Amino acid sequence: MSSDLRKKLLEVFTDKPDEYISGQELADRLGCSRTAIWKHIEEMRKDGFTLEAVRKKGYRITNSPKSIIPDEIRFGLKTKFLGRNIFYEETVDSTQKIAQKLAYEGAEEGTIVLAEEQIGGRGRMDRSWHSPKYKGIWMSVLLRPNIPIMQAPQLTLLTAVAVVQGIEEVTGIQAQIKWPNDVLINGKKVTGILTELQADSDRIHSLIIGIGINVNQHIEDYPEELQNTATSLFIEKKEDWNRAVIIQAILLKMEKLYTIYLENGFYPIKLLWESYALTIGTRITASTLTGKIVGKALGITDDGVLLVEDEQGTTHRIYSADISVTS
Ligand code: BT5
Repeated sequence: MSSDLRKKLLEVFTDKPDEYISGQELADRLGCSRTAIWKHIEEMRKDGFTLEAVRKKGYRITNSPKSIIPDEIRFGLKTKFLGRNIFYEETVDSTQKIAQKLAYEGAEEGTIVLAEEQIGGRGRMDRSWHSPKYKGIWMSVLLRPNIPIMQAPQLTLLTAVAVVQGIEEVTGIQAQIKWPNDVLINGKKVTGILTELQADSDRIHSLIIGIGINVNQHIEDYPEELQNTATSLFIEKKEDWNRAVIIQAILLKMEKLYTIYLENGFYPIKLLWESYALTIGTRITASTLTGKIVGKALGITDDGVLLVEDEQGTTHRIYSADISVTS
């Protein structure tokens, strides 16, 4: 089915979510025959939608597919450029790798890569990221900001704010941010962000922001070693969530923040970030590549660098580390 027809069909159903819509009305609205409608409905069923058909009443969608259908995201997406170009595959090694390749080939800013499952999902420093099929949002976003390389980490922080806001809007859950790239609910990780870049000596060509969000996992879906530290939106609210809706919300928040960022710089984003930050003002241990620093997290600089004051009163600037809260 052409994506245009699918979009229109979904639009009609979404206008009247609980009602039956007759084959004739669908045919009229789409400007095609009832036989054509019947064929489209069959194709939607093959894609995983559950459609009820009742004689003399018509059709009704009772369940969206367990897969994320890119059309489902496109339809109702309110962004101008973010997520307008969607690259979707069921199973991938890592969405980051695909996005890197697309970026290299010149893909437009705002392109996103989505997968149902990652076999080789990655975190920072090549750690693995658990990405089971149909359960989460495994997404890479391509941006091309005209900013110095040093400022790239700000986009990680911006993305964390967008994720927190998107999650809150859709689920009502208030998540928090742990510097630099974790989003937590009740102290457990619901989202990890990985920002990679393609650049020459002074200019960024592209930023690939990988976002992994645990959505519908049950606790037993996690390997044992993650069961105490990871959570999902299902675990927190005992509800299954439509991932397409969450993706739409996050993309819209992200586009708004990104636009503010490009126009006004990092400061407004920093204020928002701080309002969601978990670690500021608390005693933390920062494990960096060169050693551990224990002290009080004072805040972040305008560049997104974490400031930690140790016991001797010396302030350290932390560019990259794993943070744990020390009591
Ligand atoms: C991150 O790294 O948190 C960044 C994760 C980014 C994942 C996205 S998914 C889409 C895109 N494609 C990719 O291949 N990656 C990105 P880091 O801070 O290094 O945390 C990694 C650690 O989190 C692991 O060592 C585990 O301890 C833990 N972990 C792994 N999978 C997890 C999950 N699903 N939920 C919570 N924690 C997890």
